[in-house]
Parts: sequence; C-alpha cells; structure tokens
Amino acid sequence: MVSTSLKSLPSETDASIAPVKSTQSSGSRLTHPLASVPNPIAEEKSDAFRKVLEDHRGESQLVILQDFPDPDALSSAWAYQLIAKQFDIQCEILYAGTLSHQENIALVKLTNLPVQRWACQSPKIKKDLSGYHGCVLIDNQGTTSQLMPFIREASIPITVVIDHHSIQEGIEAEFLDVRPYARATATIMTQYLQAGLLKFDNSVNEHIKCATALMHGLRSDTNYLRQAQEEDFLSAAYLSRFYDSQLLNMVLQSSRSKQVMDVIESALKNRSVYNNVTIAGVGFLRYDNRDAIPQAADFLVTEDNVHTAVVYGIVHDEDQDLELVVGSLRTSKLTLDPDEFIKEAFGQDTQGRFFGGGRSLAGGFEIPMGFLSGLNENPDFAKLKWSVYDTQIKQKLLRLVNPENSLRTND
Ligand SMILES: [Mn+2]
Repeated sequence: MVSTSLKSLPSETDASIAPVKSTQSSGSRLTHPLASVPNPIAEEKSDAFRKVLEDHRGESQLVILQDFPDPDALSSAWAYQLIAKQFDIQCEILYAGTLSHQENIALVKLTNLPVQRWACQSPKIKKDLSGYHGCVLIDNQGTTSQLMPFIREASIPITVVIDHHSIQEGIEAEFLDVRPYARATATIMTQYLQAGLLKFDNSVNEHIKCATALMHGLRSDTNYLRQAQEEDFLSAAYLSRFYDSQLLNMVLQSSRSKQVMDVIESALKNRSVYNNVTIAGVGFLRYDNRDAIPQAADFLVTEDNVHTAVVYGIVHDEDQDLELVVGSLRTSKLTLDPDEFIKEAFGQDTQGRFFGGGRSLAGGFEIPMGFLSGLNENPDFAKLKWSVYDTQIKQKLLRLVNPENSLRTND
C-alpha cells in the first residue's frame, strides 16, 4: 500500500525560469528552440487525445499497468491520471503482480504515487467493476496484465492505449497512440503535457512529484539517457523545470536486497557467452524477487564484448501455486529487435499468444510450466526440472544466436 507518512521534500527546481518561447512565430505548440523540426505526430496525437478526453468528461476509468510495473509505466499512468482529472475523469491505477524492484517501491513510497495492487487471482478479493466506463492501457497493450480477462468479462471498453512497445496484433481502442520508435512512454506523456493538456506548476507538490517520477521513468527506459534520442532529451529538458533532483536521488539510492544480490551472483556464475550474447539461468526464485532477473540482465550486458544478455529463472507464485519461467533480455545493439528476437525464439502458446515481446533495447518472456509446476520439495525432481527447462531455453536461444551449433547445450 502507498505510504502517506513520508513528508515531501523541498523542490530544487527553479521557479523563476521563464518558459521557453518558440522561435517560430507561426507557433506550432510543440516547437522548441532546440528542435530542428516540430513534432507533427505529437501535435496531431495531442489534438486527438484531447477530443477523446473531452468525449468522456465525468467518467470513471481504470488504468491498467503490466503485472510488474516499471518506473516508465508508473509515472506515465500518474501523468495520465492528472491529465484526465482536467477533464473531470476519475482514474484508478491498478496492477496485478508485485512491485519488486527496490527502486519502484521507493518511487511509489517517496512520491505517494497513487497506484494500487489488485490481487485478482485471489477468490477473496472481488472487485466491483460496474462503475467504470472505460479502461486505459499505459506502457502496455494488455498482453502483460492478468487483469485483462476481468476487464473483458465486465465488457469495459478500451478507451485509450498509450505505449511504445511493438504494436500487438488485434489491439483496438478508441484512442491509440503506440510509437514503437519512442524510447519511453514518459517521453510521450511529457509531450502531451507540453502540448498543454495539463500545465505543470512548480507550486503544486503533486506536479513536482509527478515530474520527478516521469524523469525517473524516462531515464530508466533510456538506460540513464545513454540511449535517449532528441525527443527524450527535449522531454527531459522540459521536466527539468519541475522535477526535484533530491527526491530522484533518494529513489535511486534505494539499495538491493540480499536475494537480488544472490540472483546477480548466480547469473554471473552461470553465464555462457556465444557470439557476443551472454545467457544465464539462475534457477528457482520467489515471486517477490522476480525483478532480480531484469536487474541481472542489466548487469550482464555491461560485460566487455557482450551486446546482449538473456537471464531467466523459474519463479514460484505461492499465492496461486504456479510456476513460470521468467526471462529478461537487454541489448545495446541497436539493430537487434528484442520483440522479434523473443517472439522468434519462443514462439506462441496453443492459443496463439506469444510468450513474450519487447520494446527498443529490452524484452521479456514468461512461460507457464503448467502440469510441471510445484512439488519442488523433492530436490532430485527440482534439479531435473530445472535442467530440462534450462537446456530447452538455451536450445531455443542458440538457434538464433548460434545457428550452426543449435544442439550444443554445454560449454
Ligand atoms: Mn516503457
């Protein structure tokens, strides 16, 4: 739950900075003196977005995040909520999984980010969905949330989708803004702010905190701006007028748990490098530590001569007594499309749904273990099971990485 006891920090932002005026008198709203060209897509989308919000004035909406929301998703959803409020639309931001990364927990606590967990699988927790007029997907397209079946069952229409992952087949919404070339959803949301959908104000604490969250989201999806493009820098420059750098430092200084360190340790120990791709299985881990997998991938991709890292493990969800193979891919190779790579490596389930996907420079997958879930008290069985999955995942990855030696499973 969101803590409300933490006092806000004073803002370091300088309220005296004058708003930047456009150098072009013709006055495209998004033209910035630093931008060589105005951004016509952002402008066109902002107009359409405004119309949709206008059409839904006074309604209640559910903003659905992926099961393991990251800073980009959390901050963008918050920005959406604040924008929607201007149009008298009430939003509840929900996710089904856990906030497992220490930075995400710190972000939510320190900024009082208004997000709630809905443990939809628990039969004890029923949610009445009758009062909601629409559903909004931010930084996802519904394929990574366990909540979507409930939304569909309640016949809640998808009103808005704003995302930067590759477009998912069959996604339909009244307003769709999916820009796979954008590095972060926070960049897109900031462009909406710049277009005037909501004017951030340095004297409003909530705006300072949301700007800080967006800055964190934007930075974390661009590898601390190392992979940022002009649009991201322009959005970051805009946010810099409002964000609180001390607060952001506090979020970033949150430390890793011992369990996360242990997962990183086993990723290091178990890694094998094939054609500049490092692959590491980390064995079994608890659901709450699931986010250690992307953190380990983030770390492994920093090795000399490595451009891509894939880390995976078997995650046990005690609540549902289910096991999943969860994996993360990180790459610094701009020509590698993580979405394509993961879809090609692991394919689809019997219902035609892919086991994973991605965005620029990052991807992930989840493979349910079905009948083989559980009963790991028997160490021999657990070992055997891990060995089967470990070998199979390596084989699938190596078909792409190392096509000639696809059957080589040991190095
Ligand atoms: Mn994102």
